[in-house]
Amino acid sequence: DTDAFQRAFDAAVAAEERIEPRDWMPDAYRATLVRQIAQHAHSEIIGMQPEANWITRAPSLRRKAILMAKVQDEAGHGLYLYSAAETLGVSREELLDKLHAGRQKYSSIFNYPTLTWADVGAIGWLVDGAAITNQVPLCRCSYGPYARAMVRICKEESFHQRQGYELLLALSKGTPEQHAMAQDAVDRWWWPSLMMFGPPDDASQHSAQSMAWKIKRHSNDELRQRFVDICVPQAESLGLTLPDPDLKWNEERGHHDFGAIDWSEFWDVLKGNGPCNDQRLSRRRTAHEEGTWVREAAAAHAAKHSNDTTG
Ligand code: FAQ
Repeated sequence: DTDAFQRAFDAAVAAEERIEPRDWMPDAYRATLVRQIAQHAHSEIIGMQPEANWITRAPSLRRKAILMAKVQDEAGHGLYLYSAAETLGVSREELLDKLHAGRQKYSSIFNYPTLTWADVGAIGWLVDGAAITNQVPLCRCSYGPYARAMVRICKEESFHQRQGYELLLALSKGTPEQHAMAQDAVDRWWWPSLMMFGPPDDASQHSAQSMAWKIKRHSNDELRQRFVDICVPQAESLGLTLPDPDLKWNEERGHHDFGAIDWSEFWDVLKGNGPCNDQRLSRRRTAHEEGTWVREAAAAHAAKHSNDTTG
């Protein structure tokens, strides 16, 4: 009976065991995971767009090769995550349809434009840095397939983050124009990166339940604070300034205090009113339509092979 199943599930979560696809799980746990993993997968593939914008204009062959590899990694992350979501009984097609219809979200951060080459560095340093801070605890998420996907993704994200840091360092130590370009990119990406962690704890509707289920291990504000504390010394060694006059070490708390985040901007971006929401979604829809023949060919190929009894 359901009560016994529920007790077994609660005991497994309490004992830090992993819940696996064939295990019984509460419907709401399944729905929460589908929501979060789908949003995460969508973010990975939408996140390819802002950076891909610079592939043709990378300043050297080396930088171009690195950037292409990074953008391909993001596609790979999307694929692991769609596969993890599929273990919960939804199909990739269904999830993509929901993304294209605007019925599932992707991260707010990818609705900002990449105006200069330095933005590629700022995304690597700050956006991938924020992503890692959020995702390392997800390696201990109670749902096995999601936790395991995160292990590999985090390794690749660390490499992406170093790539961005190194790029920004080169610009920061370059000509005065290059330094200014790096500073401008950091000025524009800093606040949106802090918003990636989600609304403040008192406005985070899912946190309490997700933490009880051990999907989330830390609150949005805890991870945001951890990220700020990591970035301050890194900004110093980059020779760049974080655009927050209220940012300062608080001896008592053992953390940096920082200025107020403009949450109205965050909610506005979520509603679809960020600078690039329309462009990101319409490019994604077009890419999907243009890929129809590939999906059809792959399906025809698979069908032919499954009928092929001679091997
Ligand atoms: N953007 O109650 P909570 C990457 C929504 S990294 C948009 O706190 P939750 C790597 C939230 O969905 C980016 N929406 O929600 C990369 C909910 O709305 P709903 C992807 C947001 O789930 C780098 C409502 O606000 N990473 O892609 C955002 O407990 C470079 C209330 O919020 C992940 O997805 C936001 N930033 O906590 C790729 C990590 N924040 O669903 C390419 C996994 C909140 O009820 C290039 N996800 N909302 O309609 C998570 O850890 C969690 O889902 C949070 C949100 C922490 C994002």
